[in-house]
Amino acid sequence: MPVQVQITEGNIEVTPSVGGLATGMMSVNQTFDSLWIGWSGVVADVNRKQVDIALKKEGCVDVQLTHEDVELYYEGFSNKTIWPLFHYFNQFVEFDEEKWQAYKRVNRKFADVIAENMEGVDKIWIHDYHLLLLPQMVKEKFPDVTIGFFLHIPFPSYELFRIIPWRTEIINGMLGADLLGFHTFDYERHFMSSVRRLLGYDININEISLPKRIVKVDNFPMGIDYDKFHETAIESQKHSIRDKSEVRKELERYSLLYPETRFILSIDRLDYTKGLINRLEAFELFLQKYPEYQEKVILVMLAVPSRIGVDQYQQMKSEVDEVVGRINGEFSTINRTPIWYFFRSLPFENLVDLYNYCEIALITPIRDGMNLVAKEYIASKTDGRGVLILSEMAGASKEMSEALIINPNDKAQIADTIKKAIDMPVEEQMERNAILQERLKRYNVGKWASDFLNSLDKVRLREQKSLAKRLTPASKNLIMKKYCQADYRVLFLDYDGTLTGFKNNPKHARPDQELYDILDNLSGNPKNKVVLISGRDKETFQEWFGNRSYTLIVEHGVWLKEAGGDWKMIEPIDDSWKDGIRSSLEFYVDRTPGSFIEEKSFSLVWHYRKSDPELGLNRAIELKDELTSLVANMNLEILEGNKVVEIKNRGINKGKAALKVLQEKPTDQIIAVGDDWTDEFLFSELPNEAITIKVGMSQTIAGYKVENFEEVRGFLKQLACEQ
Ligand code: ADQ
Repeated sequence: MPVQVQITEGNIEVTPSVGGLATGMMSVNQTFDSLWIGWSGVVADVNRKQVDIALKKEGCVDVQLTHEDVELYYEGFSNKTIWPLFHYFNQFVEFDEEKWQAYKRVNRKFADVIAENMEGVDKIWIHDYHLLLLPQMVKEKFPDVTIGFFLHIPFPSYELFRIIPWRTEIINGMLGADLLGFHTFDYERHFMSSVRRLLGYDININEISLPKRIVKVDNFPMGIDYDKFHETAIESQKHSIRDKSEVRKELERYSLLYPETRFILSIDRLDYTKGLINRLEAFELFLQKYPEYQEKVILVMLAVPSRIGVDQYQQMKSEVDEVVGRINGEFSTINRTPIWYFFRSLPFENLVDLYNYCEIALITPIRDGMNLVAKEYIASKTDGRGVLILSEMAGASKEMSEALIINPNDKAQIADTIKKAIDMPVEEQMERNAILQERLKRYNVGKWASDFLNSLDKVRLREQKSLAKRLTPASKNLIMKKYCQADYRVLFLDYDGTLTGFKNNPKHARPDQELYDILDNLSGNPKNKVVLISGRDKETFQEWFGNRSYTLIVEHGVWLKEAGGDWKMIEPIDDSWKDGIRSSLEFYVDRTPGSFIEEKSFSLVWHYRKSDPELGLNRAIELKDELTSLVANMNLEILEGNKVVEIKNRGINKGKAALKVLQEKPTDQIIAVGDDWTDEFLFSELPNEAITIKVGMSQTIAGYKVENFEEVRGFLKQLACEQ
C-alpha cells in the first residue's frame, strides 16, 4: 500500500510508504480517481473499523488477512514457492498443497474486495507475484473491465517454470489480464514461451490469441522518482552535519581522520536473491588481491530486515553475520574495520545522503527483477561523480550499460572491477553518469506508469473495436432477413478451423455426420450454392466431398469442381519447380522432429503443428528466409498459414477463385467464412456488400467475428432452417 499503518497503544497512525512501487503509483493515484486495494499489514484483532476509516481517507481499502493467511499465503506460497522459483533458487522451492490452497483462497479474497468496490470502475491494475491468479478471477466476473498486470520480479525460463505442479493454473490466471507487463524483454519472452508450450495458443509478435480475446504482452522497465532523489540530495547537502544520520556522521568523521579512504556502498533488503554473500566474498578477495587498499577501502553494507518469518531469511541473516565477522576478523586493525554492517531500514533523507556520499555502489544480485537501488544511487549524485558496479542479473543492467557490469558469480571479476572503479578517472565517471542520469530522468516512474496505462487504453480501444465485430444475435437476424429475401446466394466456406477443429495430423480432421448434415441441408436448397474453399489437396476433398452437391475449390484456388462435374484447373499453371524446392524442405523435416511435407499438385507445404512450438516457429522463420532468396526469380510465393509454410505459384488465391465462381450468375447474397489469413484474400476480393465472417479473435478485414467452428456450425444450422 502507499501508506503504512502503525498501531501503538490503541492509536492508529498512517504514514506514507517509501520505496519504488509506492512512490511510483502515488503519481498515478493523483492523476486518476482511483482506489488502492491491498493488504495493510494489520492482522491483529484490533479495531478494524478504525483501520478502515483511516485507510479510506488515503484512498485505500484493506483486504483482511488472518494469521493463517499470512503464514500460508504470504510467507508460504508467495515467498516459499513463487519467489524462489521465479528467481531460479529452485533448491528453496516448496510444493505444498495447503499453501497453494491458501494462495487461491487469498487471491479470491482480493477478487471479492474488488467486486465490492466495482462501481464506476473501468480499469484495474494488478501488481506482482502475490496475485497471479487474480486477473482471471476478476475477468470471469467482470468481462468488460480492462485489466492490466505487472510482474515486478523475473519470469523464469520455461524449463524452470514447468516444474511447478500448478503451472497451468498460474499461466491461465495471468492471462485473465488484457495487458501483461514485465521489466525486461527476457522475462516477456520466457512468459511467451511458457504460454506456447503449456497452452499452445498462437502468438503474433507480442499478442496472444486466446479463444475469446487477445492478450497483449510488453516490457515496461520501471523507473524511479528521479527528481525526488536528486532534489533531496541537493537539499541534504545544505544541512549541517549535526542533522545527518549517525552512519553519515561516522563516515564524515572517518574521512577527516583518513582522507584517502574510499567508501563502497551496498544496500538491499536482506534476501538470498540479492547476492550478499558473494558480494562479501568478492570484497574479501579484493582485499587479498590488492593489499595496498586494505586500509583505504570500507564497505558500508546496509541490509533491510525482510520476511523474517521465512526460514531461509533467518539462516541468511546468520550467514551474513558470520561472513562479515570473519572478514572483519581477518582484516581489521586497531583503528580500522573494513566492513561496516547495519541491519536496519533508514529514513528516506538519510538513504539519499548515503547514496550521495559514497564513491562506489556495489550491487550484485544473483537475480533481481529490476533493482531500484542502482537507479536511486545514480539519481542521488549531484556532482556527477560516483561509480556503479551492477550485476548483469538485475533487470536494471539492461538499461544501465554505462555502469560497470559484472557477473555476480565471478568473484575475481568483481574484485578487479572494484579496483577499476577506484581507479576510474573523474571525467570518465562524469561522462558515464551524465548518460545514465539523462535516461533515468526521462524514463522516470511517472513515465513508466503512464506508458503502461496508455498501452492499457489502446488495448481497451482495440478490444472495443473487436467486440463491435462480434456476430451478435441482432446482426444474425439482419443477415437472416436478407438471406430470406435473396433468390440466389453463394456461401464460401473454408474447411480447417472454420467448419472443423484442427488436428495434429490434417488427415484426421475428417468431416463428421453433423457437418455433412448441415452442408447437405444448405446445398439442398436450390437457392443456395455452397462452395467449400480450402488449401487442402484435391485427392482429400475428392474422397470426403467428391459425391456431394457442393462446389469445391482446393489448393487455395488452383482446382475447381462443380457438383457432379470433374476437377478443372482455374488457370493453367506449371509445377516443374517442385523438385528443387522439395529437397530444401526435406532438409527442414530432418532437423525439425514432428514436421512433415504435404505435397499438392501445385504447392508444397511444410507442416510443423506437431513439432516443439518454439523450434517449429524458429525453423519456419529460417525456412521463409531461405525460400525468399531461392524463389526470388521464380513465379512463386510463400504463404504462412496456421503452423504451416506453403510454397505455391504466384497469383493464385482464394479471392481470385471466388470471383471466378461469382462470374457465372448474378448473386443476391454472398456469405464467406474463414479463419486463416489466407481467407483474408477471399474477404478482400469479394464485393463490399458480401457478409464476411472471421473465426477467431485475431485482426481481420472481415465484417464480423465468431469465436470458433462450433459457432459457425450453429449459424449455418440456423441458415439451413430458412428457405
Ligand atoms: P525489491 O526486491 O524490494 O523490489 P529494489 O528494487 O532494489 O528491490 O527496491 C528496494 C527499495 O527499498 C528501494 O526503493 C530502496 O530505496 C529501499 N531501501 C533499500 N534499502 C533501504 C534501507 N536501508 N532503508 C530504507 N529503504 C531502503 C522488487 C523486485 C525488484 C524491483 C522492484 C520494483 O525484487 O527487482 O526492482 O520490486 O519493481
